[in-house]
Amino acid sequence: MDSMRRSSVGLLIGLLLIRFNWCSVVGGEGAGEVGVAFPVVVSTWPFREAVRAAWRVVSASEGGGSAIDAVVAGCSACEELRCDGTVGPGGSPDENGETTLDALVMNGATMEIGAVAAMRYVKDGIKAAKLVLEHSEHTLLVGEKATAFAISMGLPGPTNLSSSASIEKWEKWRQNYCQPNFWKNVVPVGKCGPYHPINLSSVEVEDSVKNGVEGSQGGLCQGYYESDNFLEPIKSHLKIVNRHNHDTISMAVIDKMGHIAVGTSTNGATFKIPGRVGDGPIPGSSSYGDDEVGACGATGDGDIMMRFLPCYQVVESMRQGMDPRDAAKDAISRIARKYPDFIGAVFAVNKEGVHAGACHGWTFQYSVRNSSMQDVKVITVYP
Ligand code: SD4
Repeated sequence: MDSMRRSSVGLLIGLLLIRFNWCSVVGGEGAGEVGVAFPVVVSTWPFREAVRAAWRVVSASEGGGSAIDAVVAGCSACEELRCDGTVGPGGSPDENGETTLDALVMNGATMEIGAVAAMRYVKDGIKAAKLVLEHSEHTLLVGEKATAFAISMGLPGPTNLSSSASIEKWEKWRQNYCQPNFWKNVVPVGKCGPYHPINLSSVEVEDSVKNGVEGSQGGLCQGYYESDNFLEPIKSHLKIVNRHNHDTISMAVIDKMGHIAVGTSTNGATFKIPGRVGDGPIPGSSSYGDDEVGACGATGDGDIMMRFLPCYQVVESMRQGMDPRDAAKDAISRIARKYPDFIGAVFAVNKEGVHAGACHGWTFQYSVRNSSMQDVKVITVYP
């Protein structure tokens, strides 16, 4: 009887979670381990090779490599493998068909950070971020100036970051009238822009938009006019974020000394407006870590997530005494309350190596390796 009652309660909670688009916050196997022997590597998604690469560095005999070196090795592995086409070169073309990189690395002992944003023509995002950290007083370099810095410090380039796959994807998108895209409250002049702002204060805004669109595009966007909500393509932030066009590697490493480092590398969002910087290089958004507390890594719709600095939130919540599970859930729920349709996830790991994940709008997986494991474990956080 008791077990029936328990399972009905479980079912009810499950239905409520599904109803509210929530991932249940589980750490899965391995979550809740206390006093895990260091080192520890945690990464977003089932990026096993990246975690193994970090593990090789941080677990090496003779003391092991530093947390920073392990993070850079792990994220570099993903860049080389082009994990899911969303890390490193060859993925996520912008509106011009170009791939650019965002990356960050942070030393949780000193709180030093190096990052590059919208970096062109250099394929080694995380290494460029490390160069900023180690050889400048700055935190973040952007665009072609980041490129020039990285090349001047010895990274290979300039290199074309496009691939045949990214160009093919971009050509199909052009053929589809550049839909979907990230513009809102605009009128496209041609089938793929340029776009002009609409005056939102006008009470006749919908009519003017309709006329503008019809006038400027003729029959080109017929499919869109026929939809119930003809304004949708030009008025709202379209849902072009999903598991396969929008993944990031965010990684946390605790080395044998208990020092923490975090890093993130991504080629951002597919069909982004050129110049867009995502959450990847934003400290406290994509990742954050402090030796005194623990670390966090994030993935998802960076345009929204960076407004909340979810990883800063996770670490600060843990500092205040929350366990990783509650801290992760809290950071995600703060975003979900304002943006119920956003897609994203975080993992949290405290300085003892206890880890957990939370997500919203998609099923999330994160990977863990510590010295009690034979290999990488992938933990699924179910919706
Ligand atoms: C961004 N957060 O640029 C990154 C991309 C991503 O999973 O996929 N995150 O918005």
